[in-house]
Amino acid sequence: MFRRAIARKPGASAHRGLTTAGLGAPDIALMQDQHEAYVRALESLGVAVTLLEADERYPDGCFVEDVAVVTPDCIVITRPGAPSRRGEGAAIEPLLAAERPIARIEAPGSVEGGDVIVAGERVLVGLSERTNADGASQLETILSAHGYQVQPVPVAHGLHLKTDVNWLGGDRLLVTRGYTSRDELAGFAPLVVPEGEEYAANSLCRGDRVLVPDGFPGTRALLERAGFTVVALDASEFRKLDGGLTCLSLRL
Ligand code: CIR
Repeated sequence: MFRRAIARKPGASAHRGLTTAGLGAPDIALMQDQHEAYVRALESLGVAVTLLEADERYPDGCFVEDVAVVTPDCIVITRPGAPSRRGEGAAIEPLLAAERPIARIEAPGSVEGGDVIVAGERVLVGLSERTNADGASQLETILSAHGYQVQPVPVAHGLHLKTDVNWLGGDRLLVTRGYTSRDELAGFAPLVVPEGEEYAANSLCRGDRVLVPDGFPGTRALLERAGFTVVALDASEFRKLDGGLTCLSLRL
């Protein structure tokens, strides 16, 4: 279970963040409030948060999850598939290097952390528009040396694997319908978010608590029935940039 997290405040340039959502530009003041609430929620779960100031050079810089893959044994600095996002990791890397051995994804490979789920010894890697086969293969080489089993998972729709699939601990995954019976996820027990609540699949679990985007009662009920305590957070402005609750932190 993670005890620490790194997050970065969204800046005014976030209105130029990459998006396919078609929901309009985010309201920056509201986004900053939502980010503050997110940090407070993590702290209320006992997580110590290192909060970085906004870096206006990077409109998507608050989505820190994408710049690294954290495991208990090593940390892999990614090479984001989105060229505008390369460079976001530079300020974060020294913080990570102080914690664990560092490895990196090199060109022409690309990996974004939103595509990588570290579920105990199993690692699922989404092959998406942002994470290519070369990047996934580099990640496999690095992580298999530490005893991890790396499973590629083709991502046909959505930005990242974690847009649709997230780990709930043990063998449980929270997934959207399309991931209910995928061979690549064999051995996991999927909890499927109700139709129309796909955005809530990007929820962040820590032990028996789950941070869930506000406004998805079916997912909330599903998680509560499964024994989790739900903490609902408004993520409307991050959603406008295709981002969700996992994207906003690197967890150590
Ligand atoms: C992007 O397109 O890169 C950002 N607007 C959203 C990144 C979301 N990150 C994540 O899901 N891990």
